[in-house]
Amino acid sequence: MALGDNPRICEVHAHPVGRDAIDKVLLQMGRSRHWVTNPLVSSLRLRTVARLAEPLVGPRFADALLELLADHPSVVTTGSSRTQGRSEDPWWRTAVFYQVYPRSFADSDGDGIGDLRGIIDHLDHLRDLGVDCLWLSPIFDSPNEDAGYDVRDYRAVMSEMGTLDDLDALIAGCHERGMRIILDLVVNHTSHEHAWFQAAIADPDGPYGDYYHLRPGRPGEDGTGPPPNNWTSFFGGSAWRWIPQARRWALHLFAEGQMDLNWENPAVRAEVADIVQWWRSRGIDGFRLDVINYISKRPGLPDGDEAIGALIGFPGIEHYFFGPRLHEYLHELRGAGFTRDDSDPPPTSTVRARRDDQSVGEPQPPDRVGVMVGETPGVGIEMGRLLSGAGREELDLVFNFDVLDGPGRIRWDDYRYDLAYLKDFLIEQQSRIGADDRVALFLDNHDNPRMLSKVLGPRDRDPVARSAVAKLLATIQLTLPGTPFLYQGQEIGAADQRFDSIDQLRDVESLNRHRELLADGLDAAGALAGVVPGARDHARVPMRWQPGPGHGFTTGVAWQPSVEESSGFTVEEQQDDPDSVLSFHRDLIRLRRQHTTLADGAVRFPDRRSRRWFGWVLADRDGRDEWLVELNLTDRRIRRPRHFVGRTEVELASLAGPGFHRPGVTRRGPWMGPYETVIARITH
Ligand code: TEU
Repeated sequence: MALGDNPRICEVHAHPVGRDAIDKVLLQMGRSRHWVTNPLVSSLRLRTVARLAEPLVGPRFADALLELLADHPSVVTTGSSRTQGRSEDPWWRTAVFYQVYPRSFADSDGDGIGDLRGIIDHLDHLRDLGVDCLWLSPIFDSPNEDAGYDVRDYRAVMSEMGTLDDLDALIAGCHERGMRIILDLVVNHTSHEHAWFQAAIADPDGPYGDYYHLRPGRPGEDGTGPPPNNWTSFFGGSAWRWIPQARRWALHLFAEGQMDLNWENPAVRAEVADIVQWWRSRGIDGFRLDVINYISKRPGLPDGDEAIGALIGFPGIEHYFFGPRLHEYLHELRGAGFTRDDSDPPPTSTVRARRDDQSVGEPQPPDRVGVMVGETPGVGIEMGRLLSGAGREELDLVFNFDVLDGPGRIRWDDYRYDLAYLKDFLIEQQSRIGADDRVALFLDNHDNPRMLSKVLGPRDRDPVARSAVAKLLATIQLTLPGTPFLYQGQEIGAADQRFDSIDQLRDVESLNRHRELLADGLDAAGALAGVVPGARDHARVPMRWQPGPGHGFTTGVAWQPSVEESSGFTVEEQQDDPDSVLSFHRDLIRLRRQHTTLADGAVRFPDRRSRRWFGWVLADRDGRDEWLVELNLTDRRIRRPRHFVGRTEVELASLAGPGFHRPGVTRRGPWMGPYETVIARITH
């Protein structure tokens, strides 16, 4: 259905991309998304509303939006991948993923940098936790301008992390324990030290010149003139860098050394498919695809709209965050890279089956399609469905980043995250995805401060509140329908750091931002305060394995020296404590393995409106196995809503001590303790 030049708001809203765009603007403004479904508003014409909102959205908003809508399907038609029955279910539907940040996980050789042997040494920890699949942040050879997200060689391991042999041993070590392993595929850009880029700038008119976005300066220019367009880098300044040797501008949406690949070039796409196949044959089970929604840029790379740039913070973004050929590229990569041909030689190793008693069985036949997990910043719920809906054959799962910050907030703001927003967001997401769709559920990663600390603020050092919130967040990730991605440290309640000097930060994004804030005239304290709340280093500090110097992470000097000292929040201290955050994760994962309803049941949400209580009922297909999960979203005791279910039997609860729910209890009392979590079976 063509929308014409001036559709009504309701027509824009009926388009998946239109709906997400409207939601995004409202979220940014801190407005309710229901504002737009008001009949008065929804019958207005887009250009009328855009004119009224012009001070905020600028004069070209309607044109830019219509251009974006025209690039994508106007309805989400997702086929069902499950119509043939449960045997068709892909393994990742009910898997628990665990993200390892290798630099900070475990250092086996004392150089202060985590490495592959260190991961191998801790595989039993992950198996005991119940992890089904590891995702490793980048380990490929890299000059590390952006901690490995700038790849120099896609077929070699970063020397400080080990060798290809170590990686083979790690793959085998995972598979032997019944766990899969995926890597990070960073192919929106390469390092400027990659051989392709070096060849491109040595001969911009040669075969590699077209691998990147290289643009000549205007006649007589030497790079001092304006760059080819007004796009800016996520890490500050223009997205263009002048390469004197080539007399060309080169596009970099991230750091200066992260050069954007030109996906319009079929040779680039073939190279990427080849890399994927190469790793698949080595036993890698799939990839998380870094900023994969940025790969298709609007031809001609036109200027971004200034007002949209100001609204979203990044001029140019509307021309690449959901580009015209994105669906085509992903579908092609799925076929050419991720899908096995029957004639392909078998991978070096495959995962062993894991039995209910945790023992392992025979190696499984290779997966036909390696899992594709998309990192998709800026993509809303409907766009996510266009990318990963069942039967779309693009991505399998996507991360929706709207979960991370409340209305009108961005990562750099110093504020307390409201769990009631999380509830709203999750219910909205759950109710809009198709019955066979699956979303990735994540709250922490290597790019964000810890959710636990955003919720608790300075109270994150109070061990009681800290444990309770860690368990509450785990319950959300592990029992709402979706595929959980735990990030290292979540299983022990890791919290943010108390950075008090810029010298403690290592991340290029923070250091660039700090320099810009100083240049803008802020004093040292102001610039630091503008960086610390959102600093990515918070989640990148070494894993705390045990108390004491080095925390069992290293015998040397850790590359990121700021590890908090509070006691009780290391693996060793929590290992044998039945009430610890670690035990809770382990118990909950075991429970969801035993009762598939918890991992893959149908959900309904009673009492959606409560700002204090969040609960859901999970039921299996014939409604015989039913579970109730309830959370107290507040730091006070609350009265639970009037009993809406009959008898229950508590299976897992988060608070220790008299007066709280414990497993085996059949009657849930009227009260819930601060941040309490209760998982109960409904016995009718
Ligand atoms: O992140 C992409 C991204 O958009 C953000 O999450 C990013 O951390 C930052 O907020 C941009 O302002 C991915 C990786 O996860 C990140 O570590 C890399 O730095 C980035 O891509 C570039 O490869």
